[in-house]
Formats: sequence, structure tokens, C-alpha cells
Amino acid sequence: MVKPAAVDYSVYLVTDSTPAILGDRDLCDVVEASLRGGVTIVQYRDKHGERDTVVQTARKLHEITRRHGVPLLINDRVDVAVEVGCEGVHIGQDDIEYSKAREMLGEGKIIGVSAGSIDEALRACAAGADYLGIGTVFATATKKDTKSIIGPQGVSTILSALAANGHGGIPTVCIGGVNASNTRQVMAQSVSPHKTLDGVAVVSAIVAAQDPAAAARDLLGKVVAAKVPD
Ligand code: TZP
Ligand code: MG
Repeated sequence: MVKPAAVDYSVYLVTDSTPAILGDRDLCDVVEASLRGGVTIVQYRDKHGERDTVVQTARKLHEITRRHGVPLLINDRVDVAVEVGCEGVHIGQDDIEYSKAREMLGEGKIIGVSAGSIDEALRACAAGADYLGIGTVFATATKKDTKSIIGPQGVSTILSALAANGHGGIPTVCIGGVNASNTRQVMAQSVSPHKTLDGVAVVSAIVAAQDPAAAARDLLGKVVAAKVPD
């Protein structure tokens, strides 16, 4: 499959299947609802599931995201993405090397990389990352092993460094504690003179929401409004 020419990163849903966040709901139902609300890209993140179960769920999710014309990426588990044939993967700093992931996936797929510092961001760009997940912006109960909380100012600093080093074109989303209450602030304050965020990546703001479709719609409205120049 060809890499989607123009991926919309505005509202990037990262899934979490733990009871504390998903509750007793079905992950596929939540993802489907969020897509109805306007989620533009989905990352299936399951750190602990058995491989067979993860592949099975990834296939179901891919069927749903395809129906909505939205890319599905898999967190970390490149072999799963290859088997399912979805649009790509997201890898962290402590995961598989970018070059190895690219070798496994081939050129047509999306590889996103997490970056929490200027150095990490520039190295990911040099390696060939298709987009960056910048964070952790705010402390979050969803991921407790976050290395550093960089705040909107930290995001802005990284965006400036990207622009200054010729990487102004790489799509970026920010992640970590982002929700409907702070999306405007994050999108506005994270704007550096030459590079803006393309969207927000969220877990609990959608997965733990009473109404995931409404939550996604709300976030999309805020991101779209923030992207319109004053
Ligand atoms: N990476 C950095 S923070 C985070 C990940 C996967 C979790 C974000 O979760 P939430 O619920 O949107 O704060
Ligand atoms: Mg990872």
C-alpha cells in the first residue's frame, strides 16, 4: 500500500485498553465512536497483550479505520503492523531502531517517532521519521514512566529547533495530558515563529470520555480553530 499522501494529524487518538481508562467498554466501539466524532489518525497501543490477541484486535481496528479513511499505526510492535498490513508504526526512543523498523515495513509506510528533547527530535528527523510525537507536555496518569515533562514552552523550543535545522516541514503532534481544556493553550503557546503543531495526540481525553464521539468532535473543533490564523 502507498503511504497516504497527506495525513491529517489534527486529532491523533492513541488507544489504551487498561480498565482504568477503557473501563468495561469495547475498544473497537470506542475507536469507531471517536472516528465518527472526527479523529483523523489512530495508534493502537497495547504494551502487554499476547501477540495473537494484539494481531486480532489490530485487524478489527484496521477494518474500522479503513472504513473511515483514516490511517492505523501500531505502537512499537512493527511485526504486528507488517502482519496486519496497516499504515505504519509509532516508535519511542527505547524501542526498535528507526532503520530496522523501516527495513521491516518498507518505504510505503508511516513511521512516527517520540521526541522529548531537541536532540531526540533532530536525530529522528535525520533518520527519516515521517512525523514526531513531542512530549510529554503535561504530567499524566496514563503513562507514569515519562522521562521529562516539557510543558508547552518545551514543545515550542523543539519546534523552533526543527525549523532552524531545516526540518520545518515535518508534521508534529504533542502528547501527554492534553485534553479539551488545554488544547487551545497548547496549540497557541506551542507555536514557534517558523513551525506549528499539526495536532494533538490524546489517550484519556477520548478513550476515558463518557462520549468519545463528542470528545473527538470537541478536540477537532479546537485544533481547527487554533490552526486558523488570526
Ligand atoms: N506518551 C507520552 S505521554 C503518553 C504517551 C503515550 C500518554 C498520554 O496519555 P493522556 O491520557 O493523553 O495524557
Ligand atoms: Mg514505545
